[in-house]
Amino acid sequence: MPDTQRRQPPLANDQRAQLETLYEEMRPRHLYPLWEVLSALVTHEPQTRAVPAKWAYGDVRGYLMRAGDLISAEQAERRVLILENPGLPGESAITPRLYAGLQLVLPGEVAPCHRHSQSALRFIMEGDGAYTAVDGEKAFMKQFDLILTPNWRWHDHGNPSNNPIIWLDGLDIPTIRALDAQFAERLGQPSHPESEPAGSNRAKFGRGLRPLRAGSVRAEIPREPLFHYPYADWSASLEALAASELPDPHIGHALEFLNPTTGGAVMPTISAHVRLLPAGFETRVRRSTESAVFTVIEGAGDVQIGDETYTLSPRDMVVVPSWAATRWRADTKLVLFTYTDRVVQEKLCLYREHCE
Ligand code: GTQ
Repeated sequence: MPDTQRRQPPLANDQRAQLETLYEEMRPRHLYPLWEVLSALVTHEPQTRAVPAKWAYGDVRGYLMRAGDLISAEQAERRVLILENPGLPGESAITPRLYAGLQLVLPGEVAPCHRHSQSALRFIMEGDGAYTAVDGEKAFMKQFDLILTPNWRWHDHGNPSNNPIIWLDGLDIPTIRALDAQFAERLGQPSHPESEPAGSNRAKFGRGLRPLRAGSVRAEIPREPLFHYPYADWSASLEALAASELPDPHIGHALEFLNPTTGGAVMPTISAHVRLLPAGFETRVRRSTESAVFTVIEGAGDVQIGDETYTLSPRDMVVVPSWAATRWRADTKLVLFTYTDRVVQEKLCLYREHCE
């Protein structure tokens, strides 16, 4: 067994006093002794300030609709209620690397066009007929679709339907902040001029195909070419998977959303997948270094995250911090969507899991 206890020879009293004098003299020069903080810096296991938490959809929706009466999408630029982790007050973060919010666009509104170095995903929670336009190509939303706006792509959101539309925004805001690599621009007009007819993105990139050009001229293919992953497609695939295999004991049946040109995660900083737990299924306990935001698409059950247990109903949102022991239980068939920072950790050769 590795030795996880810190055992150091004790300090003598006069030694301690002389060290304190040294620290006092060094402090104005911005110097600090590592040995006083080493065990807090280099820990046996992940130590995160994030805590488990749950947001019931109905609660958040009530406040969001009130905000809808008080401020327009245009005034707000983005009318969003941030889901802030109780362990990270004031940081606009749901985990130390991920951001989550619920965005509302009312009938007739446009959230004006901008672009930024933060990558975003939208998971549609309620309503259909609104769109996100990515570089001028509209992706029309249906409930439980996944839509991406990868970094530095122009995007505006509009709602020509007659129902309010609400989606979960998942962004890498805290990751980009940690890297001090934020840039943003406004287009200066509400909507980007149309570049391609709605639906061409899925037709060109969503069917295991990609455009080719003859000779040495390469077709222009963006780094994240596909930005619309409809519910109708992923749910059919997930049902087919569930019918064809035994569930994984730790995560049930799961399908990851992929960037079709790399076969990797949907965006450089965010991984996303869906899960299906059959009725009566209970997972074994698992920990992973990724931090994750989950939302319930269908079904009922509960989840134990560390010392907390939360009952789950459709559209509830929960956050699982890094290394929190997690167990899921499905009373009825439970379908979940989740996004995490796993891809970042894998690129940095840091990702770990522990499955009991
Ligand atoms: O829709 O572009 O929740 O820029 C936060 C920042 C949404 C957006 C957010 C954003 C957006």
